[in-house]
Amino acid sequence: MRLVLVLGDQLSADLSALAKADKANDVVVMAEVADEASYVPHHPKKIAFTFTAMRKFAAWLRRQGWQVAYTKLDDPENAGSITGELLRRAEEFDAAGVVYTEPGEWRLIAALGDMPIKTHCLPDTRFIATHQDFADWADGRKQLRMEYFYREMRRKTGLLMDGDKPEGGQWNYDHDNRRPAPDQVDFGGPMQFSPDATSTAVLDLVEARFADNFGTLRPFWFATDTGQARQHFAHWLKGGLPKFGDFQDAMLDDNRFLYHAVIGLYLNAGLLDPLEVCQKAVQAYYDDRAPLNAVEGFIRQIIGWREYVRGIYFLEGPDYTTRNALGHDRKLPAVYWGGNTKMNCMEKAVAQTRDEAYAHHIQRLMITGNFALLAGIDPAEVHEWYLAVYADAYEWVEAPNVIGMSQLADGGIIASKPYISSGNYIHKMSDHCKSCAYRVQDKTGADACPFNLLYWHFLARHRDRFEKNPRMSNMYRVWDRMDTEWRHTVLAEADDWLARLDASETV
Ligand code: FAD
Ligand code: DLZ
Ligand code: SF4
Repeated sequence: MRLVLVLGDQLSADLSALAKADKANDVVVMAEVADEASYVPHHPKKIAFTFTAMRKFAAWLRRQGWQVAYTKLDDPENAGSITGELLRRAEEFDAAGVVYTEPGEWRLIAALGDMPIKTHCLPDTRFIATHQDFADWADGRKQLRMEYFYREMRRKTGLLMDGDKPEGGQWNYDHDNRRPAPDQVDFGGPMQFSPDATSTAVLDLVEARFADNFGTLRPFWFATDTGQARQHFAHWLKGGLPKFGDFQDAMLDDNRFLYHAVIGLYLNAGLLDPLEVCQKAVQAYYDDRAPLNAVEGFIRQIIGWREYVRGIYFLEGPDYTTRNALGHDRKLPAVYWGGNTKMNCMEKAVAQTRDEAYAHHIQRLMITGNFALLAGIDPAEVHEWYLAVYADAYEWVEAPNVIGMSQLADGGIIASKPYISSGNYIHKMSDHCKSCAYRVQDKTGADACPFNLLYWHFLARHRDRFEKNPRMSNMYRVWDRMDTEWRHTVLAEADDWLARLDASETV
């Protein structure tokens, strides 16, 4: 007999390791372990979600006739790590080896590969592109543009294809998808589930063991099995999808989810299947229940961005998370852990992250990410923060988004220019500036929006790198046209503001 490892983000009935195993003889190993629960200080909701979904998946496997050796976190025999648990179980069952599906983090791939026992690693078939598909696509290209990869995935899946042409004649309807925040949101947000006996026991455990981690544990409303996740998705398809495209980039003080699907955590843990959710969204378009711009925008995020960032993570290798092309070295300020700030946009994004273990893409990219990049924060610290605080965060998807897309620390593999903006963009896409202590219109002075000061500070300090970039040279021309004294004032005020940030003043 062999052991079959199922990790906390591999909770899928069609997992390759299960497909290759023998139900009559093999033993499934699942373990809640200190190493996985603390390699970053995960949000308590993420830990509660993972453990509850693991326990329910184990119960489901047993109902299907599998023998499951499940270790709870507080089991006195718990070896504390995935490899430790496998070796303990191998001895217990006198196993000939371990079969597993490739994990989504280099850290664990290396640890499993180094075990003193026979192992068989299978590809993770829950993705549309294999590592080889991505490597073949990337081979010989000067720039790895997501848009071209996405077209390959459209062809491969046949989603929104009319023969060999894209449905509606265009591959991408993004220009229809950038409307500012609406006055009213007619979707009530994600479906919320009451805790059951399994999650209640886990919540008590997490409360006792992870009380010091950043993040609010209760109320806990996530779906924790495939049935619930499908219900949640059906609810969103009906109420959220039709306007998903229009307001994808919008942000509101009093609405944390707008029309977003809030499915990242379910897809990444294996409770939802990426192809299945895309097929359902496409069917909604063919049934006239959602417009093309919304459906195309949605599937692009999944068969495009999600597959693409995974391809980059595995193509670039284990050192990707240590890259720091811009040489940024500022410590992550306390505001990321809920410290006081006068910046309303940052306060709102961090507060919702603390409460929900969730923020949508533009909050991650253009508020917390934009701020970190403009302020020159060490990308390794930024990476660790994002990996810890979001319920959908696993390194294969988080690192390319943070190190690559958001912080440009990979030198521009994913983004051809930095995702930076002054306060003006945030003002256009949100209602945050209306109730901020800073004034978004002010470019200098005591009340000037820090994003305005830091935007020019960033451009000035990275002039050598960016001034020849055709998509940025315009901004340098604007800067150069400004009066010298004004430019000195901006840079001096930005330096002063950053010094106060470093001194832990409330700024
Ligand atoms: P929706 O907006 O409803 O989109 C639907 C789905 O599309 C998402 O659930 C996700 O699976 C996929 N998707 C959309 N954009 C991306 C993207 N850029 N990369 C990969 N998948 C995408 N996503 C994660 O799953 N885990 C992370 O740890 C993560 N970290 C991020 C960090 C930064 C700095 C940025 C800019 C983005 C990050 N993303 C991450 C991508 C994106 O922000 C989230 O997938 C999304 O906000 C999840 O919310 P949702 O399910 O409501 O998404
Ligand atoms: C995220 C997570 C947490 C918090 N805990 C566990 C755990 O105790 N046991 C487990 O098998 N998986 C856990 N996970 C998910 C893993 O961290 C994930 O499988 C790896 O990071 C690879 O993506
Ligand atoms: Fe954010 Fe500046 Fe607007 Fe305040 S004024 S909410 S700091 S963008």
